[in-house]
Amino acid sequence: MKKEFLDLGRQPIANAFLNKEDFDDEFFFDLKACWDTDTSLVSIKNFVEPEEIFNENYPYNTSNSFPMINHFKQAAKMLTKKFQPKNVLEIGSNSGPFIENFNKGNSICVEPCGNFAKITEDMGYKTYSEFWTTELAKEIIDRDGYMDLIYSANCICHIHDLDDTFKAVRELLSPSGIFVFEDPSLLRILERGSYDQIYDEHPHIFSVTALDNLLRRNGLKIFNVDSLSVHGGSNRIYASHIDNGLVGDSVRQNINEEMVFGLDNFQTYEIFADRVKKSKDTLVRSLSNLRRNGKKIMSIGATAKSTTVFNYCGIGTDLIDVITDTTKDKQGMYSPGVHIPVVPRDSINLNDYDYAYLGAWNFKEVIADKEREFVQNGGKFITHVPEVMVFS
Ligand code: DWN
Repeated sequence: MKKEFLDLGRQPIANAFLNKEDFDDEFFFDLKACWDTDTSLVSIKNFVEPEEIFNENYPYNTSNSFPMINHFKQAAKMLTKKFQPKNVLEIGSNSGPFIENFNKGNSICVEPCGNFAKITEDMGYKTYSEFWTTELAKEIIDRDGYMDLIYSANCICHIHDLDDTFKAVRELLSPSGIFVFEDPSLLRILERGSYDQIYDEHPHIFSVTALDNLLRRNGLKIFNVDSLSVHGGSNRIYASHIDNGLVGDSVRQNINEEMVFGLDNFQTYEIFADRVKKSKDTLVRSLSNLRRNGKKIMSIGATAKSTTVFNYCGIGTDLIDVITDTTKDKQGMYSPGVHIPVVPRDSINLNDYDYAYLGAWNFKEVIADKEREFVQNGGKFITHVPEVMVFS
């Protein structure tokens, strides 16, 4: 049974940055989150059609979040050393920072966004510009054979039909092959109060407990879990065919940690929802007070997360003048729903502002390091994770 615990209001598509002339034609939906008492899976209530989100205009380019390039390089190095796969397939390869570490002849990309599929194709990697399904897995078996390593980062939690997703992996995985995927951790989101990781692109938020249930019912099993610091805390899940002998203590340890926190108890989700409401009130009050006192506020990182915060809290240009972002496709556009202008970082002088809200709070250290001069001149950062606070 699905029990609703969180209402984040009317939301646009989190990454649908837009031009002024499209303001009247924006798509909105009601963003609510539920907990499934049977599988323990957290999902959003109303799914948005994937074609509305992942298409030619999808702007999120992993390579623009430059610390992630090294993250994927290290992941590729570690997986090659540990498992020595003969061939590799990546689901949701984006601009290719993971696959580029593998041999072109034995590596395949699956990427539904045509703009990114073209990038990896041009790099010389065979790319299927399609959504991940059992039909596609069968087609790949016929054309390319079974895969030793199937990898996916920040993509499996984007897919609505998880049973089909895991069945497709089971079909394509060689008998001793491994399936490695990483996504934000539900436990870390609840601990950190980072409700902004719940939006249209994340129809599911994974716990190890829920994944253990879902993978098993589709003939796969988890044999290892790594805790990662990226995106505010993610889990890297290692899975294999269910009858493969691989086992590891980390699975039980993670599930135990989740039980101790109360992920199997609906009250935990109700407490989180109360915290989210308080976070909204505090953030709006703090920004409004600063504004009333004549302070100038901007935001760094036109993230999917900040779309969620700004729309949930009703924060627009009345409170935040401008957002800077390193992504060319977001620059010159307006943020979804609340229409704050997005500009390149070097088009503004940060010293003209008193406060910088961290839309990309997950890169707090990197940004604070880059913007030392802003702090030296009296500038301060604002974040809402784990609590609303000002720091310098
Ligand atoms: O799963 C998803 C992840 C991985 O990324 C997607 N559903 C969508 C996306 O979420 P996000 O937009 O919240 O991701 P990031 O990685 O937090 O986005 C950071 C944004 O900030 C990028 O647009 C790049 C920009 N940026 C910047 O302007 N200055 C990033 C850094 C590090 C910087 O210094």
